[in-house]
Amino acid sequence: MPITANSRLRALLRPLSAVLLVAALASGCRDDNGGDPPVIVPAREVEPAEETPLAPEVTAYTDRVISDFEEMDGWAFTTYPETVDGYLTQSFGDEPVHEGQFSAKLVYDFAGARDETAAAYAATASLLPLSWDELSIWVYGDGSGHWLRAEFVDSAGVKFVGDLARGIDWRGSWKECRLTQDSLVALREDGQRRHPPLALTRIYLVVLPDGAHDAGEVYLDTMTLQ
Ligand SMILES: [Ca+2]
Repeated sequence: MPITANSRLRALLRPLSAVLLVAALASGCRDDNGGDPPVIVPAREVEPAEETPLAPEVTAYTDRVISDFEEMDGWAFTTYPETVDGYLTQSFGDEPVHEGQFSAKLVYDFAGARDETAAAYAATASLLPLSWDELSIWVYGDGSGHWLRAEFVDSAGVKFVGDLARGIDWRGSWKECRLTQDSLVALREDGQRRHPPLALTRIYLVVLPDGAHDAGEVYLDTMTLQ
C-alpha cells in the first residue's frame, strides 16, 4: 500500500497514543477500597476495507451436475446380449474418484459375446432440462479401445445416441468426455427430429464384432450439462 500523508500521520501518532494510554493507566484514580479502575479503551485504528468485487462473476452458462455418483440410486447395470457379464457399483476404498468421495465403477466382460456387437450399460432415467448444448462426464480409462456412448430418449419416445469417446485409449487417468446435443443421431432411423426434453437413459461401452471381446473396468464421475 502506498504511504499517504494520512498513514504517515497515524504512524507518528501511534507511539504517542501508547504513551498517553500508559500514562492514563498509571494515573488512574482508584477508590480507597480498591474499586475497579476505569476501563480505558484505546481508539481503534480503522483498517482500510479490503477490496471486494462488486458482483459475483456472471457467465452465460451455468453447469448443471446431473450426477456426481455420490449415491447410485436410479442407476442399474444391463447388457446386450445377455451373455455379456459385468456389474455397476459405487467405487470403494482407494479406487479412482475424480470429485467427492465416490465414482461409479462399470465392470464388463464381453467374452460371452464373441464376434457380436456387445454392450455394457450404466442405465438410468434422468430427465434433462429443455435447453442444453453439451453433456460431459469424467472417465477413468482402461485403455481397452472400447467405444463410449450415451443414449437418450425424447418426449416422443425416439432414442438418440451420441459418442463420448470413439475409443477409450487412455489408461489409469481421468479424461473429460463430451458430446453436443447437436451431434446426437437417432438410433434406428436417420434424420429424425428431436422432441425435447430428452431423458438420459444410458452411458455405455460398445465393442463391435471384430473388436476385442475382453474384460475390464472404467470409472465414471461428475456428469455435467452445459
Ligand atoms: Ca463423485
